[in-house]
Amino acid sequence: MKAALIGTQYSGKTLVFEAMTGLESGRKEENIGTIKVPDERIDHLKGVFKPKKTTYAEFVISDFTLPQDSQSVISSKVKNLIQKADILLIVLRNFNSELSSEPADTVNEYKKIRDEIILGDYLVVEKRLEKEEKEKKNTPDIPVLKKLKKILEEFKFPKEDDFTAEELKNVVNYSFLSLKKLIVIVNQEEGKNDVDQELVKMINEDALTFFSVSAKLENELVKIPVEERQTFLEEFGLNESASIRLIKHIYKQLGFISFLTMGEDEVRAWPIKNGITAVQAAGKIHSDIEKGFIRAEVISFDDFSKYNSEAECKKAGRFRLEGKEYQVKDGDIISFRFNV
Ligand SMILES: Nc1nc2c(ncn2[C@@H]2O[C@H](COP(=O)(O)OP(=O)(O)O)[C@@H](O)[C@H]2O)c(=O)[nH]1
Ligand SMILES: [Mg+2]
Repeated sequence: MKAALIGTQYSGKTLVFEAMTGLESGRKEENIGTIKVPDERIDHLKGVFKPKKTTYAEFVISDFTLPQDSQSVISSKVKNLIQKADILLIVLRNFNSELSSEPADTVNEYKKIRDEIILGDYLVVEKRLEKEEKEKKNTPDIPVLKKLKKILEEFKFPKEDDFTAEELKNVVNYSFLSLKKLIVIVNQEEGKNDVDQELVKMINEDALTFFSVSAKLENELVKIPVEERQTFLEEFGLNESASIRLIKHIYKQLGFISFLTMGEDEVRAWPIKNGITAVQAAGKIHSDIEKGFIRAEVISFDDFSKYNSEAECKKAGRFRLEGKEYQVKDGDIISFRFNV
């Protein structure tokens, strides 16, 4: 699970990185950090069990510095680095900066990045299809590339349901940026929240989501003690840290949900792709549990939080036995029974 920040120079990518990870980047050429996904359910279970160890779901985020003279946002070097990401976070500058002679213009920045993504992929597709014209090998990627070409030619991003999972598999090696998940981050002046309506319209037409944050404010926020954060937020008329909401949003957009395990040793959130079965989820913990799977004992977090003990949940009839094919839901607390 990997997210990558992209955007023009001075749009605030590094500051967003620092705000989300709580790390000092040291302004390196490439910053890589791990983000723990805040989860109130884990916090609650931690309070109940006082476990030795608490583990949140995580994903990796990376941030790259553009070369000083770079005209493009996605230079070939950046492109190589972000090809491994599952999701791209497009940071747009919506504050005037002394570092840049240009005033903030989110519409233009978005257009520029959008064009670079679409054109970059288009050129790869075109080249491959030209080769195919001569070779006529008709490999499984070809029909998918033709379909993608049509979409890119109209200067559109492919939509979620334009391709089947099978089709996507056939072109996975190309690492097309336009086929990745994309989220737009509008980086605001502290205390402001203006989003250009033309930008909103474009993002809607592209079927993407956007998020407003002030990286500077969020960055100051992560540096102050947890107890004082609320007061700080209220001063700016906010009630929740935007980076926390953003992190949860990214996790969801990546297509992940969490099942939970609990006990005195460890309380833990396990990231899984939405839609997987109990036996597959067991395999995330250990292949032996998957192989020797007998059943899953499941309590939904909402039920558990009412009773706060397994015994009470059983009494209330909120304790379920599920088989291999059970589809795991977000917030299921699971204990696997298995043979070794
Ligand atoms: N006022 C304001 N300044 C910001 C904000 N985000 C970043 N900056 C400033 O813009 C400059 C560039 O930020 P940086 O994160 O290094 O941008 P990058 O080139 O995209 O990595 C720095 O001086 C930041 O302090 C913001 O939300 N508000
Ligand atoms: Mg930077």
